[in-house]
Amino acid sequence: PQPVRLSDYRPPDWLVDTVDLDVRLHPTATRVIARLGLRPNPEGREGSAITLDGDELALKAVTLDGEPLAGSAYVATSSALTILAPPQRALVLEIETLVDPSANTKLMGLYRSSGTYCTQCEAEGFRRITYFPDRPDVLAVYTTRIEAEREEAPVLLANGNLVESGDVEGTSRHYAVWHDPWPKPCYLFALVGGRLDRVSDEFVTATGRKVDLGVYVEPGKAGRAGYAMDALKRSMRWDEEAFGCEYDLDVFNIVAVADFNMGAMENKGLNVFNDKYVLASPETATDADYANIEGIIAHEYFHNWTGNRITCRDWFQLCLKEGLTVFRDQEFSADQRSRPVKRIADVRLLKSHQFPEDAGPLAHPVRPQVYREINNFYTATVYEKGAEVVRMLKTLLGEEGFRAGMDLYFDRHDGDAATVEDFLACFADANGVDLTQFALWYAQSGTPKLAVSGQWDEAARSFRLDVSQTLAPTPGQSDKQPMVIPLAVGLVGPDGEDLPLVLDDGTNAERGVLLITQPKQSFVFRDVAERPVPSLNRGFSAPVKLTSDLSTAELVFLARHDADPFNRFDAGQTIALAYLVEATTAARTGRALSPPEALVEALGSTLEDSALDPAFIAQALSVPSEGDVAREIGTDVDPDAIHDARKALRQTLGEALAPALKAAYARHAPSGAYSPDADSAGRRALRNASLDLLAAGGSPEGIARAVGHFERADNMTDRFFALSVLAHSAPDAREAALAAFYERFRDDPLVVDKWLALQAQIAEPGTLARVGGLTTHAAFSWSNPNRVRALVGTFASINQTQFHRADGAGHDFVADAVLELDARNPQVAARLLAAFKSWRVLEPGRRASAERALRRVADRPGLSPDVSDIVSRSLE
Ligand code: B3K
Ligand code: ZN
Repeated sequence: PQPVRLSDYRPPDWLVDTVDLDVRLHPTATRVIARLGLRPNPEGREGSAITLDGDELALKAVTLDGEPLAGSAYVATSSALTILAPPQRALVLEIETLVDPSANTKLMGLYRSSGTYCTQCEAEGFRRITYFPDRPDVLAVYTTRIEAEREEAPVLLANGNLVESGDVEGTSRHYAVWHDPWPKPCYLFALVGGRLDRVSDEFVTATGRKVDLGVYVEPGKAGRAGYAMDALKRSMRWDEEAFGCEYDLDVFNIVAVADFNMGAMENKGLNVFNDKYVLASPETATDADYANIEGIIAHEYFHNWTGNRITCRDWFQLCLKEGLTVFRDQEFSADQRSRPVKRIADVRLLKSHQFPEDAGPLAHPVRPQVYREINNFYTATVYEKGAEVVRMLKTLLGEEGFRAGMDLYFDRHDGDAATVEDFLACFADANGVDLTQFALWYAQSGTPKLAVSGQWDEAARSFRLDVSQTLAPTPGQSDKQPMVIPLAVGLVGPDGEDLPLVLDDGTNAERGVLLITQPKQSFVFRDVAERPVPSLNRGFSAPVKLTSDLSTAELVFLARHDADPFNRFDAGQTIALAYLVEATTAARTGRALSPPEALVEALGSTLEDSALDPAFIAQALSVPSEGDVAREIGTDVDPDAIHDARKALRQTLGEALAPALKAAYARHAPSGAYSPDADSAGRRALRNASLDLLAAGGSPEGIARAVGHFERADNMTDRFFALSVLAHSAPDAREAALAAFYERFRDDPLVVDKWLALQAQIAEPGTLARVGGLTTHAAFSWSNPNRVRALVGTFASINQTQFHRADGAGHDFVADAVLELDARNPQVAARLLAAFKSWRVLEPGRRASAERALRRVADRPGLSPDVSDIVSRSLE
């Protein structure tokens, strides 16, 4: 396909005001009659044809204002319907198409999941249901009539409010009519038909509107939908309180389906979810699952304002709804749980997913300028870095200035299909500031590097920070301009207390934030009587890679005393990462290495600090991942050496900290029944982190503790954590535990996914054969995205040593899987292929094998646009 460019944007020639759909559900031949109220767009080109998108559609009939169209008046292919020389006035086009939901393996458009009819339209799936101007700047009011066999689909749902339902007389069929009064783009359309159980509740909005809430799940699973419903109600309340956003329909429904390409979808009034992010019970879901459900339920709900009421003008503006909505769900979770721990988790995710994307061949700006397949741009950069950019706005403008900008945005753009410029203008106007340079965050890709050094002048009682920023070239961007970087800092005195931040000119340190706008800048603080330790980029105020001249001793000091919890955590991670890099070199060169004394010291005091939140301590105890170390090394990466270094470090920590870890394990034993709340989850996290380190060396005592933990567990968090400890650290106990786990949960696909994913992560040469074998296991299916992601996706994205096997067999396996999947589900295939994104940093042998595997994919004739786009950019 031809590249689509932001610079080529033109308003639509025709607008659609109303869409009346009549959908007659049938397993293989669903009939869709779409009546479109069209009119020429005064801002479009005069006299133009009506061009409607289609994808794998069979056209049955088309009429204009009730009259059948002559064959010469239109051109229909499976991918477009063009009405030639239409009258240039408001008109009604009625189009009848036939689609086969059972044959729809791409899971875009109308498809079936375990017999349930459902839809997925974002980004370009509506064109697989009917011919339509499938672009987000065409907003219409939808009325949807759905008809189906009552037996097959007793539940019929669509967007908006239910206006009518009943039997189709003299038949076994019934129908429902839904009306959505809010104009929306077609990517927010949804319908569902099936045999589903419903969990019901009610929410009364701030102004007293009563909203019926429904969560629909597969029959028999209603008992697992309670947490999702609770999270929904908390989200609705929070959005009113935090942003003044109130819900705007009489109904809000969520449907959980087992086959879904991503996490969930924010269709107006009818969110459709991957059931992984709805279903939870203490026996089947971990604390992390509960936290994900809470976050994703909130995210989709928050889209009602940021995405639905204000949508995107075109797909280049995707971050306008996604980055902003991620920021909103992060803030919600921070308010519901521990703010520092949530921030640590979010930054870990950013660094592990977005930083490598920004550093490799798939790097793109938060707002891309060109795409060949838009589905490949639902990325960590658009979502997570997009959220960081919004967070920086808040850091720059302060709480009130930020809220004023958001209020203006809702006020000014409600009902619009907006752009990033529109969004920024609201913050600029509400605060009287110029955000021109700030806008570079949307345009320049790559992670800025910030080098900071400090100089204390005893005689002048001053402290100077020298800051320089650089941004390396990225694909398509060779020259970069300096960015605006809000750098939150503190100066920590010898007693561990923050010193007042007084700049020599009395400016610029508002709320502890230094404004970096130049390639090089210096800041001098006055009245600094004693040598301070600077705490830099507090709360990770900017998504940059920061290096400093802090000594290991100073980092240990920050890990003990920094008033900023994020930097307290980060100081320990920086020490660990530096040690792991050194240990990796040592492992490759056979050099001896000194023990990690500073890290033991830092973690030891963290473990012993009873004032700290257990969830925080658990985060501090988890050493950087193999991927983190690979990224830090950056070139000539040998994953085996990294693995060995990390394994040795974990063993050393487990031994050196054993008394404190045993005490933490004992102190955080459960009291009472399982509850998913943040405090209880935090206690489990620390207990399990202790269990993990104590078993890391494979000592009989550590393993015995893990076996006991596994056998006594009364919830999935503990049971699965113990199972992973055994899988990674106890080859002898592993198989029995895995078998017992499978026997217990074999009928529960979401739990079986955990079992598949765990086996895919084992860092041993036998894993590739094991994963290959599991692809033929009864529990596995290539057609269910959750199964594929759990087994093959985990192998490729987490298992650094086995995916990057020196013999290239891991690369070949994943390439074969991509090719196998591509014919069935291109989106899932392309996502899997993106696991190769850091291939260029590997040592020459592995780099060559990755390149061979990528070339083999590239050479396959008939690739989908999705896979062909990823593979060609990966090789560029
Ligand atoms: N907006 C959807 C993602 C759609 C992905 C299409 N390939 C879910 C979300 O971000 O909320
Ligand atoms: Zn979203």
